[in-house]
Amino acid sequence: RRIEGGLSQAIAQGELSLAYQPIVAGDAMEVVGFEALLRWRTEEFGPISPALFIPIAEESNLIHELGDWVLDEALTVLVDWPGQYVSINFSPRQFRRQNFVGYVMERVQRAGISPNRVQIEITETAIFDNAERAAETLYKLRQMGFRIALDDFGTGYSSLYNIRKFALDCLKIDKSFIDGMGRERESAAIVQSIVHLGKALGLGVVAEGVETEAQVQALRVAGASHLQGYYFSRPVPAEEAKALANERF
Ligand code: G
Ligand code: G
Ligand code: MN
Ligand code: NA
Repeated sequence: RRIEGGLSQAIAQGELSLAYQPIVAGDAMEVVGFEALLRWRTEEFGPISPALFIPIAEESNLIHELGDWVLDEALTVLVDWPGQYVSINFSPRQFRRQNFVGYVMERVQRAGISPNRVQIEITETAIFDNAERAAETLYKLRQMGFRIALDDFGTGYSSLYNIRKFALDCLKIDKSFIDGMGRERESAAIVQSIVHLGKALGLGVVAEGVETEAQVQALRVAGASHLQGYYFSRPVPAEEAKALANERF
């Protein structure tokens, strides 16, 4: 309850910020976009993890206020990053709101950003409970030019049904599989299979949580289309992120 109370004032008090983590193309090894990750810092408690407060916001309408702020902030920053795209996380409740498509389109138009520079990240939880409606929403978003990424792929309600049924652009392989790559045959085999599957279905595959040179090499050999993780950069403030746009690794 303390968190909920604090969160409802966080925007007005200027306690929110976005950190941006570069996404690197696997072939050219060049930064092509950024994932926006919400940060909340209070005087009293210091930084509070979104893993903690997003689920709380998700229980109330606060998630919409936070989400509005995130979307507008990320779009404003993107105006200054020519050629790059931004990948934004949407929680299940945001994704299921009335007229989600119209809402996102309106914000993007207002910011003067082309929808193909905006990637919408959702998890399978967001599409699980009402597949028909989710399929329609994703179809419309994609028709308008937005990119769609299925986040944390391989965990939760992952099902092959989902990737057949839904209009997607890429799968983000959960970092637990990347962590395991050097250690266990299973993880490496799963990563390879997801990349193959992605290729066969015309989907990009983003490897998350890339931390080591060995993982970079293995993922490039496997054919991952994009790489993201501390190896390249932690999520950093906008000014720092801007210097990484188009950087080659
Ligand atoms: O970067 P970090 O490890 O702190 O993120 C923790 C979790 O919070 C991740 O699952 C991430 O997807 C989620 N998250 C980060 N920023 C946002 C946001 O702006 N909106 C939503 N819905 N989730 C976010
Ligand atoms: O759920 P989602 O994939 O949106 O969340 C991504 C989370 O992973 C963020 O909290 C981000 O800070 C974190 N992250 C990004 N790169 C790395 C990495 O290389 N290692 C670890 N441990 N975490 C990472
Ligand atoms: Mn994400
Ligand atoms: Na993820």
